[in-house]
Amino acid sequence: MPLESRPLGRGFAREIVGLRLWESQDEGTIDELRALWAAHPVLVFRRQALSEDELAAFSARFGPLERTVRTDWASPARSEVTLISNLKDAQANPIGGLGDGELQWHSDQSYMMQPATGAMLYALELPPEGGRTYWVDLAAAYAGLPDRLKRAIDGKRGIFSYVKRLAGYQGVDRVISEEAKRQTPPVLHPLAHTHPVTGKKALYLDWTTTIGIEGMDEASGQALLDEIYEAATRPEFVYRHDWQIGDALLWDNGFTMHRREPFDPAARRLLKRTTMFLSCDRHIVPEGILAAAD
Ligand SMILES: O=C(O)CCC(=O)C(=O)O
Repeated sequence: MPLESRPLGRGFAREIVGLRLWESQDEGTIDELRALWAAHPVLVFRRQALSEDELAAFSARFGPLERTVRTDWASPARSEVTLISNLKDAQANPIGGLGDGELQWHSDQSYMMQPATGAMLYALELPPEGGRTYWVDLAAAYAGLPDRLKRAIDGKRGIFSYVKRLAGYQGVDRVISEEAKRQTPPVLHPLAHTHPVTGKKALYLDWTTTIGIEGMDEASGQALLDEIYEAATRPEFVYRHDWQIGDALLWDNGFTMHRREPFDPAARRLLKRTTMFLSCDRHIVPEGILAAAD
């Protein structure tokens, strides 16, 4: 029986109805999800009850799971599961990453040479207010760009740096190991890609890591990026997710960015995240190169 699904928000996000992700899914169901995912970069599954192993098992159907450079945010029980939380342990150390502050528009791991572009977030504890997450459809955003801006970024590569991302974090999230530093030199990625399934062009952006454009001086590169970000994040391209406990949300970082509202630091919030290396046969997967040293 075909999957039941319905549009959410303005339509680029879609809710998949009735799937129990803790059960093993047959290949036909996964194929249907892959087809839906190509057209709808955000898929939402409500009312889930998943162990870390079940979350990892479902995510891994779409590609090998990543262990991110943020080993300090990994679940002690399952290293491919990242804890996104403001909760602290008995020694007052954060149990995971990303705290309670605002997170600006970003695409996970854009600072890596070969980013794991698939991601899944599963909500276990939520604050009564705030902490909503927004996704922007960068294929629709590309289509909506004036021709002048399309021409301006044609063939151009952005410079993506984790150092910029870190500067926007709070507290200990800013601190990374020497090994993580070694793994995250600035990289270059094309600013536009073509989706291998839909044939649609899409922007590849991350406001929290882009520090310039290859071959352009700093001021003109920044000015062009500012214009692109403003045009790309217009409300008509955005889906706002109002989290419910038990939501599992699968998204494709290859043609979206997301951002999060801050929330009351005294409230509890816990989500678990996996990231997956998706295949370039079915997804936009930026192939980065090292940025030249200054
Ligand atoms: O906490 C959230 O809702 C979003 C987390 C996030 O931005 C991420 O996992 O990259």
